[in-house]
Amino acid sequence: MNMPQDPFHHLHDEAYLSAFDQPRLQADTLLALGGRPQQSLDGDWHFTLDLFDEGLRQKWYTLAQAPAQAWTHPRDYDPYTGGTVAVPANWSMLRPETLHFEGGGWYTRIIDHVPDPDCPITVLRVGAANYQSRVFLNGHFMGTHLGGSTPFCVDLSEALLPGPNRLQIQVDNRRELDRVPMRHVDWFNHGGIYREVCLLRLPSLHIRSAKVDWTPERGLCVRIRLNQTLDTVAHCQVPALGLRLEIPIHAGQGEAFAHCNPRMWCPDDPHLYDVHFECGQDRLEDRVGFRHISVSGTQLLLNGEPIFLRGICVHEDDVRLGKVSTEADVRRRFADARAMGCNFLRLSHYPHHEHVARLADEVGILLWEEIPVYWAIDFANPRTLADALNQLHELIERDHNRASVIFWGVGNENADSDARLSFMRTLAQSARQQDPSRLISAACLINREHFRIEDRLAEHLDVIGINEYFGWYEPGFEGLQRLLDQSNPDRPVLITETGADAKAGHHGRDDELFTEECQARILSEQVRISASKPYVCGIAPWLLYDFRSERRHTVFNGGFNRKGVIAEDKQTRKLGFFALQKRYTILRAR
Ligand code: GCB
Repeated sequence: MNMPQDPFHHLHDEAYLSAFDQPRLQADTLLALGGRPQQSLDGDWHFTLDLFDEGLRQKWYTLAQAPAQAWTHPRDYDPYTGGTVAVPANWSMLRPETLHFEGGGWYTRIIDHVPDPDCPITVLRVGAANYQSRVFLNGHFMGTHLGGSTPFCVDLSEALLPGPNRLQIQVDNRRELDRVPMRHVDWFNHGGIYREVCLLRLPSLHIRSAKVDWTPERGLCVRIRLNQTLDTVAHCQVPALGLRLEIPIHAGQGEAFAHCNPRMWCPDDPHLYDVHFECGQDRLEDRVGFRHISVSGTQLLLNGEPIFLRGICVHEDDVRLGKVSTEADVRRRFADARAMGCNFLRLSHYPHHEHVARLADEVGILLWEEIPVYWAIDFANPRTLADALNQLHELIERDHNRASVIFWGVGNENADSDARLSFMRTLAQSARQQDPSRLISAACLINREHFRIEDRLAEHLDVIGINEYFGWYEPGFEGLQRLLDQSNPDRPVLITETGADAKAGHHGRDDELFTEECQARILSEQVRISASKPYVCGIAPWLLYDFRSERRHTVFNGGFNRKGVIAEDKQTRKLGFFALQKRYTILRAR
């Protein structure tokens, strides 16, 4: 006998989340964009915040569209009426009262589908949504994605109907101990869908990823992965080099090599080549620079020549837009960094928008990209490791063809423990296996016991990153000098952070905390002392712009980390900016 369903069942079910745990939308389902036509889904979506997860508990995604007069049951939410928000955007930036909201939010949009026999596959691609996303189409749960800064794809084809379709995405930005990052960070937890969303229409056989790089030993190397595990042939062309490669595909994958002497990409000459890929009816294109990054002893080499990285760290944060970064904002970042004399940016502490690396390829800025394995991650938790590995793979899949990216960073300031070593070693090994063409690093802490640059993880890294704040959190520079003198690393060291807070416009003595003078002196001394050590291959002080942080509430901070050399208006340059500029001019001439 069919029992009628208890209409209050959802009030007593605290296991409601388990229904939305699988399938996971992961790196292996990501699709290379490669110049494919995209149907943008940016713009207005119906939206509501949902602090108590009522939508998941009550299954809001099953609510059919009906005028209120025709409702047969009372509703707590009508996804088809009410407020809309723009995508991409962070809900924290929408209204003052949603600034600190941490919980769920529902996005609903009707999409019209016209079937195309040549392109029967329709894939939804979300550039980034912080932190967990759950996708529903016409009431069906399609999958869930973890990670707040990497893209994900979901094949909608099977649930898509000709005509109007109801697409819903529930996004949840709660801070949790087992997430990556975990609940304690020094930046703002902006929620929502904050990068572009689109639909891709594809032939049934298509290319998932097309990777290309260049090494002195093998020349051009092309790797193709298809969406099906079959045997066929793909092609890759680099017209300006007169190259056409045939790539035999076995079980959906293949690679090919060709000796050639391209004009090498470097910051002073960021030369890019058009590259075309083809398999069956599917075509992709990219603009790629060829360069070779390597390490010899304690030296960092770009195209075989030693290079010193004159860098600066940067967060993706904007007083008006939150984590949304427009092309104009990215170009301004590069212009400011360039004006200071930089050839390198550390994109901290999570994957930034994908157009950052594209534009860096064009303008010639070297990049460090990282995943948010930040501070006290739940290192012993296998689910946390799976999440971190997936974010790393998604980042590498997304940006593999970007010449500007020379480092994959696998962590930041993680206290040494066996669990941390095992977790981060796995990440380093996995990044190396997925992309042998780049350097692996992590921003490590000083070994306080021996007062040396020493970390059990170092043997798994190509370059040792060090965060140190002598002059600021630790008064004086004697410690820095002693640390550098006592260390004898067998590989290059990159100072991945150092700095001091200064409130723009606050002037005083250069030993008075929070003054521009004090910041300028600390930055200047830091660069002078660090760059005098031959094993130091670069420095990236903390950081380009002041940014919103809930940890900082002094009269000087007012909710912002003030270690920027430019204020949060992204215009007011502090004395620290000019101090770095001066040091970098000297280093450039060296
Ligand atoms: C650090 C962290 C960075 C912080 C910075 C600071 O070491 O890596 O995320 O914002 O220090 O300002 O204290």
